[in-house]
Amino acid sequence: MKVNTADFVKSAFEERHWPRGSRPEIAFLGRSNVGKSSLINSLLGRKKLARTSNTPGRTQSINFFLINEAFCFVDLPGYGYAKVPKKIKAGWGKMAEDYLANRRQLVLSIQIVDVRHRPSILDLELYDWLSYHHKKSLVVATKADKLSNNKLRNSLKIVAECMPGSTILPYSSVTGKGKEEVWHEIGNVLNSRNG
Ligand SMILES: Nc1nc2c(ncn2[C@@H]2O[C@H](COP(=O)(O)OP(=O)(O)OP(=O)(O)O)[C@@H](O)[C@H]2O)c(=O)[nH]1
Ligand SMILES: [Mg+2]
Repeated sequence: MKVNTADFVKSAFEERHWPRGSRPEIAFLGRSNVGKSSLINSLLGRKKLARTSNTPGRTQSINFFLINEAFCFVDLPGYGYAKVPKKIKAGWGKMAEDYLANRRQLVLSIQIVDVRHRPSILDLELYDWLSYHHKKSLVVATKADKLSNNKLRNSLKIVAECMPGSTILPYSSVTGKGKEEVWHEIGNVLNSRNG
């Protein structure tokens, strides 16, 4: 996929602020600090379009990006960051769940896991939720640059065991490894919608 334009559309804290229109949306999901925003920037070839940070929980709103005037990337708040006050945490969870459950424009959910770690309970809960609700999804195992090839292979095996039946693609936002493969999956979903 050639990215001609990529623009930040808006940051939404409430459902009524979600963009209108029927452009298909691809959502990026995963625990806090796993590398969602970095993956978006890496795919788009833009260093700072989505805000990244060493502080977990940086992305608190739902952020929309318009690509090639045709479809949107949606950066959802991360889950599972222990230090966030309960009340805010519940709000985030609800907002993300409302989006996933109700958003008609959603065509693909990209679930991001850290390839170095066994998927957490929350990762698996989200994974089960997506498959139970028949959401089209893809697992991206990021931070692959932090492992040797051997370790990477073993880690991917573990992720595959925990998340059976899903397409799992290794990725690195640092080296760009996996970029073509992820775009290929996104392209397939977008094309199948265009008939
Ligand atoms: N080595 C390496 N570091 C990465 C990779 N992806 C993200 N990081 C680092 O991980 C940290 C978190 O990345 P973000 O993209 O901000 O993570 P996020 O999931 O958007 O975080 P929240 O918005 O807080 O939920 C940053 O320090 C990134 O530089 C990767 O593929 N490889
Ligand atoms: Mg983020």
